[in-house]
Amino acid sequence: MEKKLISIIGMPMDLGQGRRGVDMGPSAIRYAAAQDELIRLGHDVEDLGNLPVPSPESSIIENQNLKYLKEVAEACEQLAETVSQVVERGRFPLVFGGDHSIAIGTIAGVAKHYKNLGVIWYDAHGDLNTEETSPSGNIHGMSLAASLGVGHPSLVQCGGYAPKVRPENIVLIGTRELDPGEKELIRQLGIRVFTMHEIDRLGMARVMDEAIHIVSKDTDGVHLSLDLDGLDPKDCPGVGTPVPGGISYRESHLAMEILAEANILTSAEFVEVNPILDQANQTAKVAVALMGSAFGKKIL
Ligand code: B3U
Ligand code: MN
Ligand code: MN
Repeated sequence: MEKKLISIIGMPMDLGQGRRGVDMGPSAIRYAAAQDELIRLGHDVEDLGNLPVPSPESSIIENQNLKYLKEVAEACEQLAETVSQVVERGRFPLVFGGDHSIAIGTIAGVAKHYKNLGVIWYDAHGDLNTEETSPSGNIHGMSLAASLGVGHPSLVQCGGYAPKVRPENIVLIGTRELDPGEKELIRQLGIRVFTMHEIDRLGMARVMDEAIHIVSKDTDGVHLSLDLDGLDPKDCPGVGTPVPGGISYRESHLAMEILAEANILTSAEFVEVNPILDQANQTAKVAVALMGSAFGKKIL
């Protein structure tokens, strides 16, 4: 892989879901030596540090169906601005979460610079809820819907424009838990979903080939949004909402290696690492190992 100019942005967000600790995700991923790994692979890497995110203690829940809406929306606006500046400087935005609500900001910052952005949503969940369909009111379960222009205006309009992405340019990979409203939206918009069933049936290599075909067809950029709960909880125990029967460590490496070979990524985020729920920072270490493969690390 050619040398990439990478800018790390930490987003210590835990207001998009109900469990404390995911705000320490960026620290956990840094502690697992993400920057060193990327430099070792020959890339130019700067770390822009963390953006400020309010804590739950200093915030109030005004709407149980959209918890911490104002705080999440404001933080995502800031992230969108920072990410956009990184792209303007010709660099690759690499965002460390934080819960998955931050994708609203990352994608808002990136999509501005592309006519058609492809998105790979690697996750146990669809994150396709709205305030009407969400069982929890947690915004981390709404971020892909918001990026598609579906949901509350404060989320949908992040960055001052909508939608960010088109349904035909998106793939979900590793899906195994969907709420009724999410299934409905997937059918309505015709989004391509590679559930665990497809991964088991076709194998990860074929799934990635098909996924890459979809996200790179008529697009001029591709964003990887990788939720560590897409992996099996045995490999990644440090996540807020583990779902059994997930993608394995090996399959995930293969997925990242195939992505690196295709050389299509223009931005990425690694989210939902919660060191409090983890064992010896294992989940952050997996995140960094996968980053390595995505940025060109090879066995031989
Ligand atoms: N779909 C559920 C659960 C969930 C979504 N994302 C995660 N969990 N990590 C919801 O609350 O929207
Ligand atoms: Mn998610
Ligand atoms: Mn998830």
